[in-house]
Amino acid sequence: MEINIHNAEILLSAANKSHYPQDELPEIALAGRSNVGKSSFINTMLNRKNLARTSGKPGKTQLLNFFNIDDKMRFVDVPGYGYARVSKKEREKWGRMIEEYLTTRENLRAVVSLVDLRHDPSADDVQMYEFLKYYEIPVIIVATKADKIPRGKWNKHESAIKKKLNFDPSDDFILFSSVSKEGMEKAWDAILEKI
Ligand SMILES: Nc1nc2c(ncn2[C@@H]2O[C@H](COP(=O)(O)OP(=O)(O)O)[C@@H](O)[C@H]2O)c(=O)[nH]1
Ligand SMILES: [Mg+2]
Repeated sequence: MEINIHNAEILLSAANKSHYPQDELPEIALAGRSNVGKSSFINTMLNRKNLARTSGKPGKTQLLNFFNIDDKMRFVDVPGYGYARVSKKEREKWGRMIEEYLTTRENLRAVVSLVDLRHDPSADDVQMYEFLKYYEIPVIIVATKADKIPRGKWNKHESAIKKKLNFDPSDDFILFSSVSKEGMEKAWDAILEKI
């Protein structure tokens, strides 16, 4: 499929099913902890500086944000999990919103699950991966901020993450940096393969 990535825009934000776009375009969802680099990933992939707002303040995005890419596919930015300062009630509401989207959305083709290459995956990262495997939702692991780790240590960090996640070797694992654009081509290849 030919996709003009420069023809991208934010389409809408939704809190539940009734607000999702009503068509059959394939969707790729982005999931990960607040601050892991989801918005930066979207901006990098779409060659934009500030389409998906990057913010130093984690946990600000509370809705599913749908990005239209050339009227052919969408990115869906899922609010970041693991933000300690939201109440239990808000976390539950968040959980139901994500779960509804991930388990019932027919447009969903794969989830790009972002983890920070520098650190062991958090309990939430592990839970998200287990959830996706359980529901047999195709997953692409993207390890962000690779520019912050010397190249010679990438393997060691990758292995540690895979071990902690109980990573299925049939899934994609991509080292990524929104600073150097490392992994951008591979990420696009993996995404286009799923849609
Ligand atoms: N060095 C570096 N910083 C990054 C990278 N990706 C994101 N960041 C920074 O990490 C912070 C959080 O990024 P953001 O994209 O807003 O994360 P989000 O909360 O997951 O959407 C920002 O200060 C970004 O500039 C990366 O690949 N390399
Ligand atoms: Mg964000």
